[in-house]
Amino acid sequence: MKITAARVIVCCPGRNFVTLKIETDEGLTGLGDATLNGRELAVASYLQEHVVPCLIGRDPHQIEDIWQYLYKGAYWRRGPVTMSAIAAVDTALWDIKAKAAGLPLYQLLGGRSRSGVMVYGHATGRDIGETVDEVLRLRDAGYLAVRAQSGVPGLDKVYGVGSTPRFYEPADGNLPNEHDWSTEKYLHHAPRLFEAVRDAVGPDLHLLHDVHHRLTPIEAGRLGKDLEPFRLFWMEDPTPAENQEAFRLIRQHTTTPVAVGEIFNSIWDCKDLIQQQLIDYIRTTVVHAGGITHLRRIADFASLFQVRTGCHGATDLSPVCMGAALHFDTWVPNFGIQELMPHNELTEAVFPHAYRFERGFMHCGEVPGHGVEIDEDLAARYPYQRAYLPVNRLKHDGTLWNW
Ligand code: CS2
Ligand code: MG
Repeated sequence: MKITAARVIVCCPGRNFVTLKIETDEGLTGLGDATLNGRELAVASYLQEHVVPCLIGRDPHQIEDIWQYLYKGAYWRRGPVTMSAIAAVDTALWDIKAKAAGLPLYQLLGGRSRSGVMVYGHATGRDIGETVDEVLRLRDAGYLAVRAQSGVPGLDKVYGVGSTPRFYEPADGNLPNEHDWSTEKYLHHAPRLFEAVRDAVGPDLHLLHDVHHRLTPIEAGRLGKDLEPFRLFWMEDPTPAENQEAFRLIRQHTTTPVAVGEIFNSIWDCKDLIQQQLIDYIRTTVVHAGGITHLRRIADFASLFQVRTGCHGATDLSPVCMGAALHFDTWVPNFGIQELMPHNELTEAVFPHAYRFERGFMHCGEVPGHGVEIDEDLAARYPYQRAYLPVNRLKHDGTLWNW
């Protein structure tokens, strides 16, 4: 088999998605997600200008060799743009190989390890009462795990809280919006939120929380300690992770499990975190961490240290990424949980897919490949629109803070 063409499709059915479609001389096609929220066109042009010309004429079955060719051959290794582009090629090639074999992708990875993929949903509210209501609504809808975020008294706009309780979309401005932050107010509020939520749901529901990189390591240690009575499944991104060593300080102070990695793009970003058992869950996913090939490498390494997976699954990852991630989750032995933030109806129509939600679990489906396609005519009706993630400033003096 030979690759005859590869096209980059950019569309905006409510938010921007970059999709790579690889075509072959045998008529089989494969899709890969290349979406990098807020920097979409950088990856589109990296693919179009620098990667696609190198693919034409190659054997799509040589997934590993093509991965190494794009990684080592770039000379400039790693980084979110490069790794998202490599991920898109890799995902599309796995899709083609699985279609050629007539098997769902998870079968090529080693087969099914579980009956379904446990997911966590998002409960957001402007205050504690609204968040508690949302958690209960998701529990009643069948979720076994829920991430809870709420507005913080005294702060106008904070991470994870939308203008309506049901909908939260972080990329919301033609130029970056500005949010405000106060660590003091947040640290006062967060334990109260989880006290109320745990009280309302009882002991069984898994509860998660995303700190979105905003605390110093010692502040994160304190938050973890304050949250211990409420038995969180995880505390996510408690502090920025460029310095992996920083997590040791958190570990020394709390037994609240820690999850990190949605912005990592290679095994080198999490090597120390995993090897030194400074985290419990690794959140890298297909699109931003070099595709199935590299994600599998990270997960296998993590399994040696009892670190489990918790793939990022926000709406800025396209259904193509979700489909591929669900096949990965169905196979990976050290699976933890999968994030689920459902896409809008238009996105679901642009990307018809085989996966489905049922009573707290996602099922990847049994169609050959990763089970996600693109309706190119429909996609063409929703062209790219520039959108940014917000920036975050300290409330009391406007210092730019971590988002
Ligand atoms: C997040 C995302 O899902 C999560 O845990 O932190 O909402 C994240 O902010 C976006 O994916 C950014 O693109
Ligand atoms: Mg997050």
